[in-house]
Amino acid sequence: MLIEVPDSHPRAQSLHVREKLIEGFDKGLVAKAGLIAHGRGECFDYLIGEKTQHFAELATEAACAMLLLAEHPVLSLNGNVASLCPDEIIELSKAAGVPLEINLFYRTKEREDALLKHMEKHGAHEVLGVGNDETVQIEELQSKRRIVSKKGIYIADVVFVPLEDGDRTEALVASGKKVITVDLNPLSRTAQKAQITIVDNIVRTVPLMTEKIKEMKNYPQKRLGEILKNFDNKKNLQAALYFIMQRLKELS
Ligand code: PTJ
Repeated sequence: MLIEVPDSHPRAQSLHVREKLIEGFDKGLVAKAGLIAHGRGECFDYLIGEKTQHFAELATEAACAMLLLAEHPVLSLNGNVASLCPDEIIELSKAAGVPLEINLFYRTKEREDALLKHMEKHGAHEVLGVGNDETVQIEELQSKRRIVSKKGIYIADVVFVPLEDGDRTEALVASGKKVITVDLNPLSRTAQKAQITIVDNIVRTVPLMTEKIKEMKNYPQKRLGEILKNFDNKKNLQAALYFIMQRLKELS
């Protein structure tokens, strides 16, 4: 912790999360642009009331159904996610039986090593995409995100890519993969292009996903298929925007 945030502070929770990210930046886990991305996220979190709203719950349930029905699902991690919720994403990976892969936009050897060490310290047994794991390049992508694990994103049919940039989402969708994202900004290119967009804060989404996965694991495939079939990402994004609009109307 860089500063002591008293629990009585009216914005204590948000400040704790911010401190985690700053700590992650100081340890070389978070990219400079990750700090900017976080600020943008905080702003949208204000707009949705800093709570998991109904549209996020619906998308979370659909995301869990998609992960449970997938043949080769993978959870992609960037610097922000690894800093904000390392324990929680490891728990989700274990509960769902889905591997973790580090995939970076601002990829450097130093960040790869720091993130691998960080995740191992938090109890991850295997982290794809870095270290000794064999990687290949996806041709559709120009950025360093094209470097992916042969056992992970390369063969995946479903990729969970929270806090993502639009290019990769488009490239992954174009290459026939299904993309689940978490993005507080319902207007971002990623939010618009993904098959499932959870408009919520990653720190709330991941524990909720674990809870739902544990429950939904026992559902028959038919029921999971129906949850997916009944989910409409466009409609759900409209619901998020409508919620923000109504909230602003009420507050103003
Ligand atoms: O670690 P790297 O090198 O892979 O880089 C990661 C960043 C985040 C810098 C990179 O993916 C990036 O540039 O992303 P963008 O294009 O800034 O998009 C990030 C999106 O995540 C934005 O739409 C933010 O509103 C959103 N966001 C930020 N913080 C959160 C969030 N969404 C959910 N929860 C958050 N805590």
